[in-house]
Amino acid sequence: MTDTQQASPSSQPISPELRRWVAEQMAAGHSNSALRQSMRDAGWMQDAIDAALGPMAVVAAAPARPAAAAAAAVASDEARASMPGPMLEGSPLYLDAGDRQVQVMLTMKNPRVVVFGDLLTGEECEALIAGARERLARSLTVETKTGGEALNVDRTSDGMFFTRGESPLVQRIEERIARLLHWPVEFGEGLQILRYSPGAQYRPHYDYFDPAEPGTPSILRRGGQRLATLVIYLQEPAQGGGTTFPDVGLEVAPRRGTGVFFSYDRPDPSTGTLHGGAPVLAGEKWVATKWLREREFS
Ligand code: PD2
Ligand code: ZN
Repeated sequence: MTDTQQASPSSQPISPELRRWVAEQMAAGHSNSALRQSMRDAGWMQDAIDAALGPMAVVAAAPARPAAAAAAAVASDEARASMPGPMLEGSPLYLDAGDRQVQVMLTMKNPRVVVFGDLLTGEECEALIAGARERLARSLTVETKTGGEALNVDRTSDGMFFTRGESPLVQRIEERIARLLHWPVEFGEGLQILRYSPGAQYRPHYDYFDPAEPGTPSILRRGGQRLATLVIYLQEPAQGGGTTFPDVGLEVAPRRGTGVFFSYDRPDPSTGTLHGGAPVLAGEKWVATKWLREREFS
């Protein structure tokens, strides 16, 4: 569903305000059926209700995944009750991501790492690269010392961000990710695209914001902590460029269309989620990164 798309010509339009209301109600812990009833009571027609609660319905209905940000108030140094992530009970080989069956290639419990195959098609990878290419700039990282952004010598890639839902392609991929990871689209940052030329790398780091740094509180005002990362490979380098997890000696090969997901239930090295992008030895590597937050990211 796009912001401008309507469920049918006779239906009421689904405005950004309504989508925000749905996200807020879910964050407050209201069930999908309660939201449907509220919309009915307020005079919404069934097709509009289905449109507004479609992707969200999956998120809310997923067992053992309570409304996402109900747990957002959990102190950041405690393990969280509700986390983004795929449903892996029963060791499925494939997962339903709405418009696509995604392969489960590898799972690790500690740290929580999951590698997905066939997450994006080759055409989708190409289209993301084409849309990003003209907008690339030397990558900045969020500076927890100041709350701003700065050039980082540890990261020698070029990058850009797509705004959430900025094109039908971006929106489709975001909805697929939300469905796969049982986390609302609204709680995700915009997709970041990175290009690594030969020699470029991203030295090992954590993706959460360090609570000890003075700039962190202002960063957290935009949606709380990061809880999870999904790095999707859009173009394979000829050699090198794997995503490494030094604490556990894991390296994920950057195969096009594959994604590596990892989550961290507290902003602490004990999560074991130290990770990096190994130097590209030959060719060019392109990735898309989606970070998932505790609350709606605006
Ligand atoms: O490109 C990668 O492999 C990579 C590695 C570590 C990306 C990120 N971190 C990131 O985008 O945070
Ligand atoms: Zn990272």
